[in-house]
This record gives sequence, C-alpha cells and structure tokens, in this order.
Amino acid sequence: MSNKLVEAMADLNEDAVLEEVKALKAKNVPALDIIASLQEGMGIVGKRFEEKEYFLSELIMSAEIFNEASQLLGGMGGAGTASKYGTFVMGTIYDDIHDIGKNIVTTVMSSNGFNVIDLGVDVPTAKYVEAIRQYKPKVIGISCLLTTAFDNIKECIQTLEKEGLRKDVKVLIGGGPVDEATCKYVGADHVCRNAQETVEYSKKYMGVQ
Ligand code: B12
Repeated sequence: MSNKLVEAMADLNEDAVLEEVKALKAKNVPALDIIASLQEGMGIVGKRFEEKEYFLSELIMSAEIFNEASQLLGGMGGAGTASKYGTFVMGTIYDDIHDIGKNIVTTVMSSNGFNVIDLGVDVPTAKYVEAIRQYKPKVIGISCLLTTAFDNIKECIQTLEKEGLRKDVKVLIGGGPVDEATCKYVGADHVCRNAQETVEYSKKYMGVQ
C-alpha cells in the first residue's frame, strides 16, 4: 500500500495522484496494488463525505481523478484477451449508478480470460434475467455501493429463483458497503472485496483452477 497515494487520493490532489501512479508504475508495482491504494483513498473520501467535510462535488471529483489514474494503468496486467473460461455477466443493481469498482472488476476479469458481458449501471432485474437466458453464465456479479439498494439485489435474486434460473448460477456481490451480512441478507453466494478475488472465485465456480 502506498500511503502517499492513499493520502493524495483522499485529499483529491490530482497532480500528486497522477505523479505517484506514474512513479509506482515505473517501479513495476502491480496495477492491482496501485488500485488498492486508490480504493483505500476513496474510502476516506467517503468518510469525509459522511462527516460533511466533503460534498457531492468532491465525490464527483474523486471519481474523475480515479478514472484518470486508472487510464494510466491501461489493461491492468492480465493474461491477455482470448477467452479461455466461461461467461461472466456483471452489472450495478438498479437505483445505483456507481461504476468504478464494476469497471475494474470487468476489466480484470476479461484480461484474465473470461468472456465478460457488462450490463452497465442501474440494471433492472429483467435485464439480468434476459442476460442469463441469453448467455447462460455460470457466474454473475452484482455491484452495489448503496445500502438503500440492498433490497433491490434481494428482489433480483428472488426473481432469479422464481424464474428457475438461480440453481444454475452463482451470484457474487461486491461494492464498498457490501459484507458477509449483506450476502446472507440478499441470498447471494459470495462477497468479493476486489477484482482478484472475483477472478479466483469465478475460476473455482466455473470448475477451472
Ligand atoms: C465516487 C463516489 C461516487 C460517484 C460515483 C462515480 C462513478 N462513476 O462510479 C458519484 C459522485 C456519482 C456518487 C454518487 C452518490 N453517492 Co457515492 N461514493 C463514491 C465513493 C467516494 C467511492 C466509490 C468508489 O468508486 N470506490 C472505489 C472502487 C474501486 O471501490 P468499490 O466500488 O468498492 O469496488 C471494488 C470492490 O468493492 C469490488 N467490487 C465492486 N463491485 C463489485 C461487484 C462484484 C460482483 C464483485 C465480485 C466485486 C465488486 O471490486 C472493486 C475493485 O477492487 C464512495 C465511498 C466508498 N467508501 O465507497 C461513495 C458512496 C458509495 N456514495 C454514497 C452516496 C450516499 C452517494 C449519493 C446518494 C450521494 C448524493 N447525495 O447524491 C449518490 C448516489 C448516486 C446513485 N444513485 O448511485 C455513500 C453510500 C452510503 C450508503 N451507506 O449507502 C458512500 C459510501 C459515501 C459515504 N460514506 O457516505 N458517488
């Protein structure tokens, strides 16, 4: 973890963030480790927002800085784009438009050989149902950053059950406030803290190691 990068991200110091990302890249620090520091910084941004030290404009700024920094990281060091594993369907649940974490997960999954179908943000249940019928994935991912949208994930998973699709698909969830208790509450299979964990669990569920 680069404390310098965590602090620069938390302070929304754009120049310092970009400079430090370039410096870490030059030292061959893996892209996912750099992302972990940026993610930690974003957590502090969130806390400052909660404590009313930051406002919506700062949240927007943090997203812009994060996106610029991840552009410097390019493909995030995967194993190439040829699809050697199964299909992974991913989206951010409806009422939620946070997509930075989702985009990292989809990029890393596809660069690790998964065929990724990205449904975007604010995804209604019907779109998950349609995608599961069409692409027949063994694993799907639902991203959620808002506690107020937990019930939406629950509704989505219950609908998959009603439609007879749940037994054939593992449901991974993730996003800042999501934890084991959320996983139990919404009826998902597993919660992943980062993209690498998502790759590992997906390989396991898809029967490849
Ligand atoms: C940036 C940001 C925004 C940006 C988002 C821009 C974008 N394009 O995504 C903007 C400004 C749009 C925004 C808006 C809002 N936000 Co906001 N936002 C954030 C912030 C600061 C960072 C989120 C982020 O990108 N983190 C970095 C990424 C890399 O981390 P991550 O998403 O967790 O993803 C990683 C893992 O979790 C995992 N992962 C993520 N998804 C998935 C999915 C699967 C399947 C798997 C396996 C893994 C996985 O892998 C990722 C990579 O490691 C968070 C603070 C926080 N602590 O998260 C608040 C936060 C999420 N926002 C919050 C709020 C309240 C809002 C607003 C309601 C504010 C408002 N008053 O309007 C709106 C809601 C808009 C909406 N309807 O969705 C609250 C939510 C509180 C709560 N308890 O629900 C937070 C927690 C801030 C806070 N502490 O108060 N926000």
